[in-house]
Amino acid sequence: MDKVITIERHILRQQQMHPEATGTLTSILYDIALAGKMIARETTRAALEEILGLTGRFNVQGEEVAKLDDYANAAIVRLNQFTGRLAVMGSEEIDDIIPIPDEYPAGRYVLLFDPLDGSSNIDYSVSIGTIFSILRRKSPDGTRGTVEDCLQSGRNIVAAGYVLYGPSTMMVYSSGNGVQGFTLDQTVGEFLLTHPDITIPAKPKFYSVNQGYERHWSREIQEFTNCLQARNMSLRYIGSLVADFHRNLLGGGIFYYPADTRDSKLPHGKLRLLYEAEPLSFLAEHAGGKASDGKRPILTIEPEKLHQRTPLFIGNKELVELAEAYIRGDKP
Ligand code: FDP
Repeated sequence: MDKVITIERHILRQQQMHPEATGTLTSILYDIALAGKMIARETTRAALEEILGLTGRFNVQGEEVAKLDDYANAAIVRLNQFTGRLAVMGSEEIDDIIPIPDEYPAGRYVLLFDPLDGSSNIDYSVSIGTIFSILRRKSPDGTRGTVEDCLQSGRNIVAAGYVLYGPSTMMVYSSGNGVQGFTLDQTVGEFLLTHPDITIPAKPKFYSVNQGYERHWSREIQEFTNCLQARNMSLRYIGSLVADFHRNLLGGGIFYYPADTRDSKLPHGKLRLLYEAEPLSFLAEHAGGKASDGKRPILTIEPEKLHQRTPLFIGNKELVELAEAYIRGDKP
């Protein structure tokens, strides 16, 4: 590549391809990139400032909330609530919808996000990430957004992506026209285009699953896993969805988090449909891959609850279809 393209320039160029665009979506994406830079700064400083450790609070999933989660959540909310671009927000950290305060105008878009995914890795300096999706509101313009605005199938996503806080900070997003990856140049504070038009490699290398829970899986999932091992695929599991997804997006592979019998309160696996599965499935499809709950495409699921969970099989198309075949009972 002989051109240096900043994320701002790239997003603007996408906007120019749509003469009807008002620039609102562009501005939301800028603000997410800015939030990503702020969160990246905090993740690298966190240990030094002794802010690691737990607040002693529990989020709606019953998991302990680390301070960095709070920071990341507040950064995204504060950057977006007053701009007049959003009707409502929803966060994996917050039980209910996040309304736009009455003193600010309500806009046309909906922002759903997981502010800090993989947060059980924070204390170990292992990669974590922010996941987001942007949709159009369903309720009438000019009113306050509603929970129904958030409960939309992934097919309605306008743009989605993630920011990965790893050895380098990367932002990967799609607004429906390819998947683009940017790396943060810390010295100038800009995300620069480093991975244009990402497509998942046809030959998969990795499978990623928490194999520690294997004995709690169905026989079909166990057999599917045996099949991957018979192909000599490498197991790579970080335990941060964004990081696992990112590696497989670039290197080729499948990530899965199936339903298991460990916890009767979690019959659908662990991952959240709206905040994790839908945005990454949008990216996977736009990168030539596939995402399924084992039976149907994730993007076709009509959500019923904000914190709904779903099994997830995501990545290389052939492998996701293979998983579906095993689950249907017609293994090849
Ligand atoms: P975490 O609990 O650390 O926030 O959905 C959250 C998530 O991480 C994903 O990022 C990750 O893929 C998964 O949970 C890891 O769960 P297990 O520890 O059960 O493997």
